[in-house]
Amino acid sequence: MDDYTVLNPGLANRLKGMSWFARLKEGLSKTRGTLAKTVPWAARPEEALEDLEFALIAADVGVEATQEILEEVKASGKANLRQALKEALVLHLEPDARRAKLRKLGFKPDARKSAVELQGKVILVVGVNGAGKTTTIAKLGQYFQSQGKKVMFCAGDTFRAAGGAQLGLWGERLGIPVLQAAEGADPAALAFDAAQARRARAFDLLIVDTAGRLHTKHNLMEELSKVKRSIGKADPGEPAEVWLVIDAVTGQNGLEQAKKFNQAVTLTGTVVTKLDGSAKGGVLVPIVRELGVPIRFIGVGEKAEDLQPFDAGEFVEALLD
Ligand SMILES: Nc1nc2c(ncn2[C@@H]2O[C@H](COP(=O)(O)OP(=O)(O)OP(=O)(O)O)[C@@H](O)[C@H]2O)c(=O)[nH]1
Ligand SMILES: [Mg+2]
Repeated sequence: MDDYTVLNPGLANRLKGMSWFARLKEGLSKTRGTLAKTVPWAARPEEALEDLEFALIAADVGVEATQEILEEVKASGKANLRQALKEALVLHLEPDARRAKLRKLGFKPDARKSAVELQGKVILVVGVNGAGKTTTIAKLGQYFQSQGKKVMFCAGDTFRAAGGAQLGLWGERLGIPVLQAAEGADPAALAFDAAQARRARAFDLLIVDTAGRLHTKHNLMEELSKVKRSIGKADPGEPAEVWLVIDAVTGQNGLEQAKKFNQAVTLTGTVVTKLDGSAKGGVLVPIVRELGVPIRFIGVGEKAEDLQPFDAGEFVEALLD
């Protein structure tokens, strides 16, 4: 299937041949602007610390991480500020200590590949309203399909009729079966049926959508735990993956939400969307720090190929290039 024609036929020609790195760079241009405004790249690292602090805070890297990064830049002994910052940032974006160590030693781990190594066969996707869950699921479906996996969707947003219909439409376009229920149906019962259907039909992957919800609504967070439990009843050990979709535009404000979701359903990964619309892409640092789970994919636009597996080295390279 042609990536370009499925999600946005109109842009097909302009984008053909544009590499992911170029898209990523373009998508990060607002955050790059935030940094470029303040950081005197030509200065020696120890002379630039104050400006660097200001820039990192402005990019939503967070106070604690900023202090540590400044220390690391200072201690690196590097004469090149950009290089020192790149190295410090990568280590903060890499929660996997083993991979971080390999990077330090100069070995290039295949981070993008390991970002998509799934622990099981069901991914539950959660997040606040409008974060990008449903479109992310469509993109993930297309991604894993392109990796040769047989994918199913569960339209678990039964809160709005349009929620189920939206995923149903993606499924039709992508040739991915979608389990849907009537508006107002119990999402836990639907997720149970979907998990059972995946097993019965021996599909490689089931991705379960959920209705957007505010982290402060206790009953809705409880409903989410119930969805998770009922998947486990239909298919013990699943969902092995629970991913939170976070909109980068919300910056650090999204962190409180993220922690509440983590408490309710124990996340195994995050997907950060809309980096193209945010000048605060530094928020990836506190996201990794506070949740302690890896970023699996990042989104820099609305097209299918704008969502790709996350690699800290590549991200930092695109950000500070
Ligand atoms: N610019 C940009 N837009 C995005 C990105 N990811 C998603 N969107 C857009 O964000 C909007 C909301 O996406 P949805 O997938 O409907 O969000 P949702 O989380 O499912 O929303 P609810 O189901 O209402 O909670 C859509 O217009 C998407 O195209 C991204 O990386 N960049
Ligand atoms: Mg949705």
